[in-house]
Amino acid sequence: MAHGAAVHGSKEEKKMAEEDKSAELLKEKANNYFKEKDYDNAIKYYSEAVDVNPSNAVYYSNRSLAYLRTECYGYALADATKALEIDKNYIKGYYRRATSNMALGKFKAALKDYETVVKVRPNDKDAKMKYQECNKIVKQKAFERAIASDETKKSVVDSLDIENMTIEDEYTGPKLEDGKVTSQFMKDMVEWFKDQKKIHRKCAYQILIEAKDLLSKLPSMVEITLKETEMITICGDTHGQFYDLLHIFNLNGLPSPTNPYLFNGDFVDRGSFSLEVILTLFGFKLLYPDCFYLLRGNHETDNMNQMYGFEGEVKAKYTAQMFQLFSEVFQWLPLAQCINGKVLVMHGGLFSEDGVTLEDIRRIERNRQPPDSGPMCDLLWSDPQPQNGRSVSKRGVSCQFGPDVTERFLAENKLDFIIRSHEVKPEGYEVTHSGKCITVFSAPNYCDQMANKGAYIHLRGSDLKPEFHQFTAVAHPNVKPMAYANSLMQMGMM
Ligand SMILES: [Mn+2]
Repeated sequence: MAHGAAVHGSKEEKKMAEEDKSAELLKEKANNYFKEKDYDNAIKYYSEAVDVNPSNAVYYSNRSLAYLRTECYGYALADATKALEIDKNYIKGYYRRATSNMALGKFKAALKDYETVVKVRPNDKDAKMKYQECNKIVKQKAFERAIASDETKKSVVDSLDIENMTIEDEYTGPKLEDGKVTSQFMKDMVEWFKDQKKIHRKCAYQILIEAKDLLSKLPSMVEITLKETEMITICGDTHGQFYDLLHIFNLNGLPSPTNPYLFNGDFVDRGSFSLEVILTLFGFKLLYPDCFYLLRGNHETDNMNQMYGFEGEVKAKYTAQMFQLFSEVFQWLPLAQCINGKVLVMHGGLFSEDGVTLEDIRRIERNRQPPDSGPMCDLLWSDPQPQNGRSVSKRGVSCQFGPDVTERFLAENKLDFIIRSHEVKPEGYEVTHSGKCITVFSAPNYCDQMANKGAYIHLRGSDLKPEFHQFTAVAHPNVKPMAYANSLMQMGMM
């Protein structure tokens, strides 16, 4: 009888066992792709495993980590949450969810999950350490908010006595001339940086103070006109990859009045030469204010800099006070640039709602950390999607917008197309929305692991037709990406 019952029940059981097995095989396949850092394929096969067996927390948790690696923090958060719904004792799920929330700047939510882990595993030293680290950030944020609301925030500039800052005789590096950036200074500074040397803190402060002064006078949407014979080079994310930035200048020429550039945000974080990148870019902005342009990215913000390395890098190479000044300068970076009234450039993309006009962009008060929603947030954070309409962002911030959204925005504002950055692309660029939405990304082999090409765009005044140029990564000194990132971020990504 017992035998018969087993046979009777086995059809269902057998089917389930087979499904379990095939889901496990898909997971193995995904794990292998993950090990090879092919996260897109890893996500694909974890998703197939989830389709076959939707009740295994591990599949969601693993996919969550793959989403974390591809910066899809919204999806990562959703998967971690799902894993915990299935198994609330699944410790990894709490870590994944905490990391996703950290990446999104939601430190209090992250703290709650670390707290849970510590409760369940009171003897786990690693969990305790992460809890304490996260708690430190939450307290620091609360403190910062408290001072921020205390009258108007004072500028670091007011507490610096630049005139009386002395440059010691031992320093043999480049110096500004009468407080001004010259082309000789730029050449010398680039060479100095190439040798992994630091410029004197006085020089760094001088650049920052001048940059703040210059950027604060610009509108939130910069408007330029290229003459028939003129051309501009547009670059996407550089993310602290200083040696790749120099490679762009080698290939395409140094910035000059006859060789204008626009760098479309995300200059810092991840790459461990962010200071070198940003001081070089600010230096050129000061040298050629009318033909060298910079726009803000979502990484020119305090939350991102705290997690992804720039704050740590400035503190390691200089001081916390200097980071504060960087933060002030970043807040003055313009948010968009319109070329010949026809091409609009921004870091992220278009808006969560229809009807936003160029006049609305001009009127944005940008001197602040970006809010969680609204036009300023969208310009820095949104992404295009292939299907019409809008959907929830894979990143967990702003939205994704479809070709119809782009079409309507362009028509209402009499524009031809948009150029944006913000997403790594295998070819360094991507043309979508029937040619009306172009992505350009200039950090090749992003984070030393994505194997992507970098690209830049030439745009001529005569026809405004984008011409793409691709390049591959060059070697850099042995300092790994994320070397200065917050320890929670580094470990969370393991
Ligand atoms: Mn970005």
